[in-house]
Formats: sequence, C-alpha cells, structure tokens
Amino acid sequence: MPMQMSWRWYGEGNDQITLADIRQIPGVSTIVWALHDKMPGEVWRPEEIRPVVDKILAAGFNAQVVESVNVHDDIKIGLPSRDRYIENYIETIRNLAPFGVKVICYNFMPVFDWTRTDLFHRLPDGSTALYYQRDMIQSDYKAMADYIMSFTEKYHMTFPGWEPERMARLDELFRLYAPVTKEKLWENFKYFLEALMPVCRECGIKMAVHMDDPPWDIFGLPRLLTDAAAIDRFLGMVDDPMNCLTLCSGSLNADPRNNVADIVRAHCDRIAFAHIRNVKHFENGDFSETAHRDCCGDTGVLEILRAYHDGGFEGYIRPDHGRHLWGEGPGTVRPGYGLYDRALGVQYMLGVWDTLDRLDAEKAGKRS
Ligand code: CS2
Ligand code: MN
Repeated sequence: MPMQMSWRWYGEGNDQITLADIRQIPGVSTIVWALHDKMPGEVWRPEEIRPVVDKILAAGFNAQVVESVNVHDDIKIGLPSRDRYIENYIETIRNLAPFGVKVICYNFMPVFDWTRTDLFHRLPDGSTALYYQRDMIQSDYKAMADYIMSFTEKYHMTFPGWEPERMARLDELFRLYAPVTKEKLWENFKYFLEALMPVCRECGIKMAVHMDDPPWDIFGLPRLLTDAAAIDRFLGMVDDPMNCLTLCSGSLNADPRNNVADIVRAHCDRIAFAHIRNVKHFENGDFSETAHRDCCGDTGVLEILRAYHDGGFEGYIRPDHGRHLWGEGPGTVRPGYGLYDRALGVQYMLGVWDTLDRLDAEKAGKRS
C-alpha cells in the first residue's frame, strides 16, 4: 500500500469545511474522523458510526483513520473503575472494525490535550496561528482552561479533549491525578494497552498514540511521550505490531532537541499515522506554529518527509495544524484546522513526495 494522504474532518455541522471542499484538494484519499459528541469512556455504537462513514464513503474517500477515541481519566489514573472503561474501549474497537477502520489515534495525556496560550497569534505575513508562551503556563491551570473554553462558549464549538464536562471538574481531576507519578502513569498505560492488543490483532486495528503536546510536564502533570527515549520505552513496553505511533512532528519538535527525522528512521514500521506540523522556536522557549514549508519553521519537514520516503512508509499522513488565512479567524474556523493552509500543506508534502518517487524511479532505471 502506498502512503495515503489524509485530512482531519470534524463532521457535518461541526466543521466549516465540507467533504465536497476536501474533494477538490488533489491527492487526499482518507478522511480522519471521529464521533465528536462522545465523552471519553462511552461506547461508540454501530448505528452512530454508520451514518458518518456512509457520508465519507459516498464522497469518494475511505474512513480508515479515527482521531480520536479518547481515553477515560480513570484508566490513566488507574482507578478500579478503569476495567469497565477498558471494556467499553474494546467494544468501540470491535464496533469500528466492520467499517474498515485500520488506525485509532489517541493520546495518554493527563487532564489536558494540546495546550496553547494564544489560538490566533498574528504572524508577520498577516495570517494567524497557534502560539505557546512558555511563562504563561505555570501554576494557574484555570486561567489557561478558561481561555480555551472561552472559545467554546463564544463560538459554540467544542474542542476534542477539552470537553466542558471535564473542564468543570478540573480541581477534582487534579486531586485524583496527584498520586499519579510518571512511573505510575507508564504502568497504567501498559495495563491499558495489554488489554487491548489481542482485540486489535483480531480486528486488524492499530492503536497509534499521539505525542504529548507540548512534550513536557505542565502544571505538575506528568507527560510521557516527549522524546526519542520515551518512544523507545513505549514501543518496547508493549512490543506488538498493533502498538504504534501517531508521530506528530510539531508536537515533538516543540522541544528543539527532538530530531523527528531520526525518530522516523528508527521506527518507520511502527508509525501508523504521521502528522506533519511545522513550528518556529524563540530563544525564551516560546514557539509558534507556521506553514508546512520547510524553511518556514525549525522542524525539518523536508528531512522528515525524506525519512518517511526512504523507510518505505505505507501509513497515513496528514497536514496537522495550519495557519488561518484569507479571512479565516475566530468564529469562522476551528483553531489550527482551516481549509487553506492545510490544503497548501497537502500540496507541499505531495510535491516533495512525488519528486522523491521520481528520483527513485530514475535511479532504478539507471541501474537496470
Ligand atoms: C491534534 C491532537 O489538534 C491537535 O493538536 O493533533 O489534538 C490530537 O488529535 C490528539 O492529541 C489525539 O488524541
Ligand atoms: Mn498532531
């Protein structure tokens, strides 16, 4: 199977972009989807899955990647109730399999999913992008959550991983996570994956964990998937071909010490899903998201694409966050998930990929 270009779509009525719009971007074969009104821990029922998948197929795409089936906090904390939620997760995997789903992207971050301090930071070219101001993320988790949630209220849009029901229980969640050290979190992670693997093998579905974003502890909460050593540990801990990565270049490279291309070269066969996001670093530790083009940021997008190509990558790839362009702004766009910059990102990646294909074909031609 060749690499498959994909696009994250939030679903009808929940995304300003339509499947018909996506159809006009050359080269996209896979829609990355989810049931966005499901709470972590709930079973996804076939009758809820079917209409979404039917729409995706009718528009000419496959629906092979789900992002995300979120993991209930009790599993991460390791509460006795975790077994019930793991059972539910397994039932969801079984329910997704008959619809052709091959990869489930998820994350194992305590309390918060991706974290930013500005969702519409102005860039020199006049566009806006997500931004992380390091000194703003210290002890006041409520202020940060209030900022993100203000978008939910103002624009009637919820963000995956930022469910208002969970955010309303923040103090309680922080209390529950207090005894969960990094080692404990690793243990709970292993317990979860070991329970899932037999079902994944049976269903032909890969679990592909997303990198922690940003890749360091925040508000005293431990984060695991932060660098090459952690990725080695993760893959060795449950050494199963169904236990895979969603290698998010921008999440990892928010820490400039992370060389994403090296990680691709080491683990290409265990990367089920590639997120390409570019970031630019500032001396004080802040970072800004940027366009996908290599020279627009510090992530090394070209080298990363070359590493995937050299590794014979056969998984799914997608542009991750893009900038907001040409009238996209608060209220008209999901932060990071506009139409234009991601479409430019797709074309940039395919341009590089096609060129690498051509160079390989020429090399092979000379040899024969
Ligand atoms: C995504 C993540 O928008 C994003 O930043 O890359 O939110 C991702 O979907 C989750 O962490 C996966 O569970
Ligand atoms: Mn990502």
